[in-house]
Amino acid sequence: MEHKINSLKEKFEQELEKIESMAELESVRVAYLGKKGSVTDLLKGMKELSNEERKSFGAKVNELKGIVADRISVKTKELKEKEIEAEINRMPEFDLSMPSNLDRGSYHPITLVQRECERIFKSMGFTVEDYSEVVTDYECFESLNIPKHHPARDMQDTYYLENGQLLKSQTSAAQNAIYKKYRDALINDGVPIKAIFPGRCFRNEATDACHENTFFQMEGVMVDKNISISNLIYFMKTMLSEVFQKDIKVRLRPGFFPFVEPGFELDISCLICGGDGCPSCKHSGWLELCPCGMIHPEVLKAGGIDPDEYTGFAFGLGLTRLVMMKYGIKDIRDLNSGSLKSLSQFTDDE
Ligand code: FA5
Repeated sequence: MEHKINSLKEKFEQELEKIESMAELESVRVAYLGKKGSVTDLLKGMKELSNEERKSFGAKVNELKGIVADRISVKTKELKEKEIEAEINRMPEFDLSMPSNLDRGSYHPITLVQRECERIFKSMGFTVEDYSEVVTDYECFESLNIPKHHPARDMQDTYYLENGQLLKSQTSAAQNAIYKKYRDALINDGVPIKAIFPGRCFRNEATDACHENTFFQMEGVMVDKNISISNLIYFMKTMLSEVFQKDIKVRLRPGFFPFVEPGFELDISCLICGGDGCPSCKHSGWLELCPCGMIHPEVLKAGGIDPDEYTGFAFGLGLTRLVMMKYGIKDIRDLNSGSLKSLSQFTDDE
């Protein structure tokens, strides 16, 4: 009996040696370990043996079974590695002469206009700040003179996380941090705070041609001694004439925001309909573009700045709407559509 086991083992080793494919390996596996395989047959033949013989023979057949299974799994690994290597060798060589710009991507129009605004403000001495999209209630509301249960919160319903944080509904959420970042330089060295901070905002509201639930704003603040509304108007006018490269009809009207006093709405005449009224401007001929005002004393105080000594202005430019006006995009939702065909037409040569 033992002789049977040894010669089966020898035969298996010889067959395994010659195997070159997974299919061959599978048929050898079936031939030895399958229901009707040689090793299984040995086990079946044990019923003719005495109890004593059965015990030692059984152990040896099981040992053989283990060896065959192990060898097959090692061979499987070897064959798979060979297959991968062959696949790699079949791949075409990397073609260095291939042009790299075949499927060149393009900048999103919002990125283009944001960069343009950044360039304009940098040239006027503003720093460009980056800020988180997930903020605290304090940053987005409390530090901006909007305590809990203040009705102004109703205008900016947003998305709350389980930990109490929220997706910022306005770039004004960064104001407090910016004041704290630069107040020492302002107070000790007399360096004015001049910063812009573009960013994505979120609002839980119905969408239409001029409202999205995800859109971009660009906040700007300037704080120093003797800053007045004239400074605010100067910077707004400069920015708009540079962005549009032509005269734009604007109007300034009173607007209420708890973090500015006085506050204004800066509207521009709709460039889609020329001011006649269309869905993009809610048929009014005007588009709310850049609310602004003089920073409220409470907001300066929360930022560690003495409002009796310093004043400042703040504005919250609707960057996405500015893009619509600049490129004549009638529906704001097209900007988030992901349609490469329509978005790529604005690419410049950057
Ligand atoms: C604000 O968000 C204030 N934080 C702006 C501000 C900053 C005022 C500093 C004073 C001082 P408002 O909710 O109006 O304000 O939004 C500002 C601009 O963002 C709007 O004029 C509009 O251009 C744009 N905007 C607001 N909501 C949407 C929306 N759902 N979709 C697209 N653009 C929007």
